[in-house]
Amino acid sequence: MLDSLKEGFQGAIKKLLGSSSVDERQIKEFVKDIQRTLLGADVKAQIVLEVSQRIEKRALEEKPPPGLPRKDHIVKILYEEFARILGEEGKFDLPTNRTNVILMVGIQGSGKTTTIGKLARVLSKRNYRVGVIAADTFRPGAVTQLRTICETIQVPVFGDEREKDATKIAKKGLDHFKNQNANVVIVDTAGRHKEETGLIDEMRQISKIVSPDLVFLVIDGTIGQAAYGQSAAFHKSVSVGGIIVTKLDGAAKGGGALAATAATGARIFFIGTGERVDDLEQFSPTRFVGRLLGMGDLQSLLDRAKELELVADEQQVKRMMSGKLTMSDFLVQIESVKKMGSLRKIVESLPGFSQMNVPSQNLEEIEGKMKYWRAMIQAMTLEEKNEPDLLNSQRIRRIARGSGVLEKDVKDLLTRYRQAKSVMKASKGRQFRALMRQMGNQ
Ligand SMILES: Nc1nc2c(ncn2[C@@H]2O[C@H](COP(=O)(O)OP(=O)(O)O)[C@@H](O)[C@H]2O)c(=O)[nH]1
Ligand SMILES: [Mg+2]
Repeated sequence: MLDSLKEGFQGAIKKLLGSSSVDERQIKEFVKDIQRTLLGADVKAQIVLEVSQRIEKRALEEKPPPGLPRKDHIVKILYEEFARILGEEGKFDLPTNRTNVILMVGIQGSGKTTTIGKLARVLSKRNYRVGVIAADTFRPGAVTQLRTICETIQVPVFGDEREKDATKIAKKGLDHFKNQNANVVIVDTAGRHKEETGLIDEMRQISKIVSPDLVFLVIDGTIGQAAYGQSAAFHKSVSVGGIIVTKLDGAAKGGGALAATAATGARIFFIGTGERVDDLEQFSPTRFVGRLLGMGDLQSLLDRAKELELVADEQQVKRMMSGKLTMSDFLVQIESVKKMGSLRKIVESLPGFSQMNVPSQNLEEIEGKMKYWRAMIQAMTLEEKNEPDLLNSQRIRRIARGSGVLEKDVKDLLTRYRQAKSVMKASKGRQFRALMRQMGNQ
């Protein structure tokens, strides 16, 4: 799927990650590679220009959070800019207490009828009562095609081979399924043929009659940038609420997917990856772009970057590196450790710590306690956070009460804090730097 895009992106990333340093020249070259790839994948020139300019600007101007290598940061930017075009990660949820109407539009041959079968299957698997209306009276055999598909998945079809007025069928069909208390009714249409402007009017009329809750635009993923004009034309007549890109299993170049979202502002809900009724995937921008960029672990890069941004108060880093440590710094440390997963794994990979041979029981105990530390630290005043030595028994009692723990838990936290501080001091922040490095390059 989308081989040329994949090859191009992955080549560009490999080159970037392989270069010894990242300077302006490298960034410009990277952006050029991306541009070339996108144009080769038939993405509309205007989109290519916009997205590459944004990537270049951000890559040149943004400073990666400490701990995240600049190269990784640029890959993250690349990801973000594509995910932005493709839209937010979204759910496909329909209320069950009513009859939802979905109207399928799209040019002839784009895959509407096939996709209806796939969609009906997804929905009936989720226990929706689904009905399908065959309102394509234009293409010969369209009703039979829909019946054949829906028979295999046991979804009822309303159609009339002799009726030539699609709007009448749509109306009758909707009444029929409403009487049966269907949860979802999907309406198949003839779509639009290049020469048949009349069909656009027909689609508009059907839309008026059934007043759809959701209009799905079905786009053939192999048509490249022609998708832009097509999508825009449909969007002008009926408001497109979601996109389904089909045939991404074949020779699709991917440009169509980007173009369709850019033209309508609607996000892609599903992608079709084959002719069979099960070949429908819920679309996830993260996964899609991840696949393109060839990074199975893109998600972990993104998570890591997010963590580092959380941690990356530079002053804080400097302070810690100099061996000073406030309670707030300590909290940041704890949280970053916690988010990185198992404490044992981290401890073992830290130089110096691995030789300490910490018994696993201890680590599990610490992990269990960490949950409460945040609450305790938050119950401290700013003064106390900056100068934990102020914590006398009276203050300790107050903090314990304020965070719902025992006084001995607060004392325990203080002990841990002092331990961490002395380690910091002894290593002049090397441990912390190691932790950062660990997070940046894992
Ligand atoms: N390979 C592949 N073929 C598809 C996919 N979706 C639809 N098709 C094929 O595309 C052709 C047109 O599909 P159809 O549903 O009749 O399009 P419609 O005219 O929009 O209703 C048929 O031969 C389908 O089997 C897909 O995701 N992958
Ligand atoms: Mg059809």
